[in-house]
Amino acid sequence: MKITDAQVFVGGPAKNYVTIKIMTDAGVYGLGDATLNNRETLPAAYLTDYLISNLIGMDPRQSEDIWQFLYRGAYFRGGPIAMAAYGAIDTALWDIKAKLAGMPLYQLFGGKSRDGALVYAHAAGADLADLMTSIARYVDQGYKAVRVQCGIPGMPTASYAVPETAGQTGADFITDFSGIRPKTEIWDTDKYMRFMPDALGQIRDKFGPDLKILHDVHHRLLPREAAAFAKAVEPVGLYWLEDPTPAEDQDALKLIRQHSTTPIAIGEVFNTIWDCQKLIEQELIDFIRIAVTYGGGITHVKRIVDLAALHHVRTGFHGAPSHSPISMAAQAHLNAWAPNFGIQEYLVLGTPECDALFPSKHYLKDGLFYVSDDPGLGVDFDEGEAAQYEYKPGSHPVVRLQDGTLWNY
Ligand code: GCO
Ligand code: MG
Repeated sequence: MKITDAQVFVGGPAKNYVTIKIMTDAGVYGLGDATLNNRETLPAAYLTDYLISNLIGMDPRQSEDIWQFLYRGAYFRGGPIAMAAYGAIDTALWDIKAKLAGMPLYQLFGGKSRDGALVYAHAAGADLADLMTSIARYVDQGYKAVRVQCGIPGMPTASYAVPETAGQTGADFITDFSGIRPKTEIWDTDKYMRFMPDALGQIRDKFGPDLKILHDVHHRLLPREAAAFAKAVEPVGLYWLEDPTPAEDQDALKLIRQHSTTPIAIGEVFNTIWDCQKLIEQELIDFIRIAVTYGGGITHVKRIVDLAALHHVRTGFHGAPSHSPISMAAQAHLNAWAPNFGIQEYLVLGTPECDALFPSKHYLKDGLFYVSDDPGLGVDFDEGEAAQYEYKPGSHPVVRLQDGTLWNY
């Protein structure tokens, strides 16, 4: 059996999804997602300019050897662009394998460990009252876990994932497609530190003990500040505190651990098991956030899940709306299987346009995600629909302190 061809599509409704379709001489095809938010053309070019011509003629069933060929075979390894390209190929090969077996993908991992997988939604408010309304909306829809992001009084601009004015949806839902030059957000750590712990306490008081509350610091704090924050929010009983510091300095996490028992989630910008290894083995985190999309696909991420299981670290895969339903499906199959599953970030992409482009039977009900029993990933890709979309240049904002110092987005 051989790979005969592969094609890459860039575009989608409100996003630039990068989709690969790998064809075989057995008439079965596989789908993969190489979307790297705001850098989408780069993994697409890696696939079309370098990788696809190597794939042709390979046996698609040898997904392990092909993964090793892609990763070890490249002298300059790793990084989000390459890992997104490898991840898309790997996901497509698992899709083919499961279709050949006539089974949903989770069966190939060892079957289901649960029916519905817990997900969390994104609530955001321009101020605390607005955030409370946003949380209540999700609770009313049956969500059991909600990430909460709030506008900070006196902050010169709205910050990460927070709308400018009350009544809007969270800012990170909407990619800025006004061009590749970023907007600037202004950040003030002192204002955040004074306001946010108490706001989280008020959310807990209002919604009671059962709601799982998550909060994303988005890499904004210094290690000492993060330790103080994690300690201050201990009475809130957060489900997790995400990215308290940038993870380049992984020893910084020790300070947070020494001062608090607040669960820590990190890894949405990681690309390899080696990025995760120290945090997992030293048990400095509670949830690993890597994604199938830019974590090298199913082969590599499954290895990380197994390593994490040895150290009481549970999964909390990245699921921002930048991932297409293809990698979200790959994660849904891993979530159905993983003995150390924790939670899945999930933002309903389910616009009619998105459903038309990526038809599937996966569904969300009462805050749980149910995986399709169709063979393979259980997601298709409608090329006729895809023809109407083209690449739109966009950018993440950059962050500066009030004196102009560049900070972490
Ligand atoms: C999250 C993330 C995202 C990122 C986005 C960047 O927790 O979902 O922090 O919101 O900002 O994925 O492209
Ligand atoms: Mg995050």
